[in-house]
Amino acid sequence: MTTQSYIEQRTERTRWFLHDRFGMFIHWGLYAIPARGEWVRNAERISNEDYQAYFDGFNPDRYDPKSWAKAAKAAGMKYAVLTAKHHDGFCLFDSALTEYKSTRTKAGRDLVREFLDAFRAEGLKVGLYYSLLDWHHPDYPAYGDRIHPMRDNEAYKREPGGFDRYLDYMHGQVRELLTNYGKLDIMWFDFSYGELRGEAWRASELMETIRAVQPHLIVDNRLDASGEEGGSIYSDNPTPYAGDFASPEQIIPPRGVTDQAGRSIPWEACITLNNNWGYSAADQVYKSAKTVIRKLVECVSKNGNLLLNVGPDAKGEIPQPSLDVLEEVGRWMRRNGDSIYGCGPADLPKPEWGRYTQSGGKLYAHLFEESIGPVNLAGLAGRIKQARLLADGSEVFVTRPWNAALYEQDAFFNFARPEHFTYPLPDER
Ligand code: JFZ
Repeated sequence: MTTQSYIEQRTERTRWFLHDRFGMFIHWGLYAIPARGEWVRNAERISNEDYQAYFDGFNPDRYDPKSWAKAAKAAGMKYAVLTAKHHDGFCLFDSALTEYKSTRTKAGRDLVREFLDAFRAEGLKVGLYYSLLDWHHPDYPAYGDRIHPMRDNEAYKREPGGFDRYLDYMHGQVRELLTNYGKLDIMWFDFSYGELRGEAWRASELMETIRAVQPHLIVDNRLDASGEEGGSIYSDNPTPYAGDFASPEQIIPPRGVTDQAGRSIPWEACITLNNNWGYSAADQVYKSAKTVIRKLVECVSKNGNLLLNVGPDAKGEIPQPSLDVLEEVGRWMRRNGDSIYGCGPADLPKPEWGRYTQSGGKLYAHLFEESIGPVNLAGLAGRIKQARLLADGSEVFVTRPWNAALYEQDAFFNFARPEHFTYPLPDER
């Protein structure tokens, strides 16, 4: 496939994604029980035996994905991605290829199927995260100096030469997810490192399967990338498994994401609400709704998406502080969502006082700062037809300061509170 046709297909597949802008990431699994984050098994070198206690004790009797879906929808999120399997190898779905799955626990349920049903019922698009790493599978080489500092632990010794068996298993599970669960919108593979990248995962073959079974499905870039390295989606010669969007993690790229040729790449920043992906009982350091809103605006102003994470607890409930933030974000989104959905960057420099987003002839000014006087709209003199407060539709005065002659290129509006406005640009007049 030529780079050009890859980009055309990517553009087609990601159309809804770039419109929707805001999604929910859900990290949930056995690690919700120790409640010290999803890397706990690795970080604390927990043996198979000791980790088994969490499998035996897994009983999320408050799991109600309909309430998750309602919370996501009310927050203004348009899609959601659930960890069908994280690095610990535990499957939230009823795979025929393993007994290490939710249906064999006290839960006794296919948690993935219920998630998909519930979110689809709320009209949200659905995605699944599938870990390429697997600390439970006997044939997974759980080593790699940097990522898996666990080489001294006997419990992680692996039989040499078994990696192809792991890949058969991994490919088989992906096929199960693609064929047994209806239409999926996103697959989120995680992640490549060291030698284990691209064809080491038999990635071309995997992508062929994906494109054959669910051609519209969009895939992240981590079949040949990690959270910090971009992979071939950034290059001018993307591999067949380059993916459809970049996945910067815990960071919003300063200048958005472009490839070597300077073309904009679809991207999605994944960001935690506190400082953990998986549930952490101790971590109560939550971002405020205001921060989340501003970060969402920042993503859109740089042509990106925000995938905001929640880590439900061992009972299956999203922590209350997360729900509180989501609710407040939703209150803002209900009034101001027009400045997010279907919007992208404005063709203007970033204003000192905040950020612009734009959709067609409508420019949205997001004021992050209090103003002491007329707010400067650099370069927009004579180009503003009408200015309105987006939140309530009321008119905002476009004004000239007393010394306007000094600022001939600029328009100003008179409003001193940080709020959100919309300005039809000349091409819509
Ligand atoms: C990965 C996972 O390890 C993590 O648990 C979470 O699911 C997150 C969304 O994705 O995080 C990474 C992946 C790669 C690197 C760092 C964190 N990396 O290469 O440095």
